[in-house]
Amino acid sequence: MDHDLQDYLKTAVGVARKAGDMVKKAYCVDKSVVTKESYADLVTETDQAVERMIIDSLAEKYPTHKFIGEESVSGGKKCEWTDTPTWIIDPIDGTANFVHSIPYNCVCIGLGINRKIVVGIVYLPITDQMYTAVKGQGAFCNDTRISVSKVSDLKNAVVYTEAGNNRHSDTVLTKIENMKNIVFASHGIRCLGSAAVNMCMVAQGSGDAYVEYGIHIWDVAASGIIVEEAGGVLMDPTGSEMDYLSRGILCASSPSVATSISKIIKPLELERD
Ligand code: LIP
Repeated sequence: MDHDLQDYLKTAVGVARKAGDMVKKAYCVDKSVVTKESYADLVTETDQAVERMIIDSLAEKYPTHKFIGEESVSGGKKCEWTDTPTWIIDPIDGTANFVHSIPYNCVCIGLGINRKIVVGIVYLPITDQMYTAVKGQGAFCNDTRISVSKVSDLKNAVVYTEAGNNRHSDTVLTKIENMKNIVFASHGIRCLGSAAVNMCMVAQGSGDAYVEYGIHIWDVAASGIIVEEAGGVLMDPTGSEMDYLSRGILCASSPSVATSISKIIKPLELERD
């Protein structure tokens, strides 16, 4: 079946903007917050309402498509990724930022066909930055083409990473050890609180790599193609091929930076999505 990727992009951008309006409206008022896997793993009514709106809007136009949404999976829906066109959604990536009124939060909408991501939209509603990419057609921020930096040596790189929301002691201590190793080998680390925002920074050349264990497919599906279309590389933190369901991500401006990072961090085994 032929797919009109530009039509998928146009539709999803319109839905992302509508989602962004919902986030902006809720951003400056008191939020009702509940926790999920840990006391640091937050979700709000806005996350849930935005995801419902996104899925309802896309399902109306594309009734044969499937959906993987963060809050639907949290609510018990199985995370099944098949060859069928599947929209992979994080209604608010950086929910803790949203709760604390930190502007680095975003709406993520990715589309996979035959289990390959072909369209990605990451919209930061508070700063009004719309990152988009279609397979083979480049990456953009507010319709201006973006590309990764030219940094090819880890010692000259800024690396994004996160402590995440897992609070098991061994996991936290391994992540902190990995951060220490990266700091000693680079210009330093940055933690913006959102996988997708970190990856859009790498895609636009504002920093040079991002690595994290503990993410989910919905955190990185949309931003993954944005990094690739901006000329960056995507892989598993162990240096093996990218596996969107493995709970790990490593992306960088160049293979040499990515490989250097994979060699100095200790892997974490996490339950697959
Ligand atoms: C967040 C990720 C981030 C991770 C946080 C959290 P959420 O996603 O974007 O990389 O460190 O723990 O998982 O939960 O805000 O959609």
